[in-house]
Amino acid sequence: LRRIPHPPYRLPVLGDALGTNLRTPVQESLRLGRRLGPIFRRKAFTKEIVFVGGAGLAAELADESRFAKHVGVGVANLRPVAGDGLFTAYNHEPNWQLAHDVLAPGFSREAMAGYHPLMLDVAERLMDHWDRAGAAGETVDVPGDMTKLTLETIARTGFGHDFGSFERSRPHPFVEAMVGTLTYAQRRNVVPDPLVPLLLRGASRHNRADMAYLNETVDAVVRARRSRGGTGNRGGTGVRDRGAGSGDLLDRMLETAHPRTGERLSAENVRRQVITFLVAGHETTSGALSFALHYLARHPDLAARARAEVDRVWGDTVRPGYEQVARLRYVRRVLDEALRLWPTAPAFSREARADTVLGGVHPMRRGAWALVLTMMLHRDPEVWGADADRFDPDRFDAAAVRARAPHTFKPFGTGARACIGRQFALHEATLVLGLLLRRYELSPEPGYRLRVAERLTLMPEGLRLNVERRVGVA
Ligand code: MNH
Repeated sequence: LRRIPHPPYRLPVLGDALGTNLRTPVQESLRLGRRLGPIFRRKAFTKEIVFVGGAGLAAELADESRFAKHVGVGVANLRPVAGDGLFTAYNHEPNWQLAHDVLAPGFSREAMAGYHPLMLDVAERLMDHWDRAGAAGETVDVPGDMTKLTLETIARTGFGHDFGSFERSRPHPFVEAMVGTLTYAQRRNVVPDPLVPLLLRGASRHNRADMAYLNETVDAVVRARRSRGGTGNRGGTGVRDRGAGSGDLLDRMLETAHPRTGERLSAENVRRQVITFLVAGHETTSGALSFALHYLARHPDLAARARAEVDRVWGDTVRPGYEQVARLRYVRRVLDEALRLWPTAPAFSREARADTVLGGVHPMRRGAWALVLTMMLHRDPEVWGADADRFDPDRFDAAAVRARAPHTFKPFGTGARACIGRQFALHEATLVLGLLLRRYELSPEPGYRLRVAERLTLMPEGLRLNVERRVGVA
């Protein structure tokens, strides 16, 4: 550890906690990393975290034979809510493999093609809302509206549930409770257990109420499905349960046995998975869409190029089909570039499977871990050049991608524990960007400067855009 640099002023008890901005730790760590180098450490009270932001070391940590996911910073703080759900499970917990095998087919091509019409329905709700705002000359609340969209999308496709987000002026209480628990989990990263009663007493009480609300919500979703008597769409009583049909994620959780062992998820584990998917399935996609829209509004030339692609590929098909989404290559690059600059899940942890030496210099015992600062990796000038902070979707054209070293772009994490919802998120976000580009001209509010809020995830703060219907377009 002694070889790893840390900030110069370090106090006996507080460590580097002074100067730690509790509200934006990721952006602060990035600034620090630029001074300290590709590997550095920060200490808050008794906890010390090793950060890796250089491409060479990050590529080593991606080697699955030497390293695995570590349930640590951020993720571990979500265990009280998400338990052994897919995202927060320890590698050794049997429910990880069980749930992974049962749920993976829910993200196959066929499954995705089945979700596509429901994704379109939700996008149309958003556009109704934007049409009205545009006609009235009002700006739209981008992160607020993207969160409504992505929450409805995962809830309807995965769980046959309708939160009615677009019928509300305020965020659904589920979203407020989720933001509360994510923010609390982020605070807990720097506050050790014994100091919680002192520093976070009120916040802890609030957090318990948020968690209880999340549990109640998912229990109601599961109850609605069970009361319909199992598989598929048998119509019936569930007014708010318009199932995607048999084979959605909730059906899999409740009914599908493991293909080899015949084992099923327990009721308690189902509850954990439903929370996991409702949260992981919308918050990060909402941020990704919001950042992409910010850059499109900022760069009319790039927006025009993306829009021309949509017009060319989709023609005047009102409801583009599943296959027509992956053909939006440039729109997809815009999304990738937004996720490069602002990876909405901005870090992930890796632990050594056995005693090893990182970079040939830093000895690590079995179980020792480091936090990969994705946001810093994605701006490493050795990989992305001196203009790494500049938004340029052409970094993702096929030739540029081929020329780049592997493991340099990691918005969805790495290895066996990488994001299971990657294709889902990319399909949804590309579809929605295509629809919005086709229908609207986007322009920023004068004077807006990008500010990024952190609650484990990243989200542009206060981003509002003018949206104007294009003339002569369906
Ligand atoms: Mn997602 C894991 C980023 C969309 C469900 N996700 C991860 C990880 C990252 C990540 C990074 C790995 C974390 C770690 O190593 O500790 N996820 C994203 C981003 C988006 C995203 C940037 C959108 C953009 N994720 C989604 C969607 C879903 C989802 C959509 C569900 C529909 N993610 C998960 C689950 C895991 C995960 C579940 C845990 C997978 C596992 O450990 O097996």
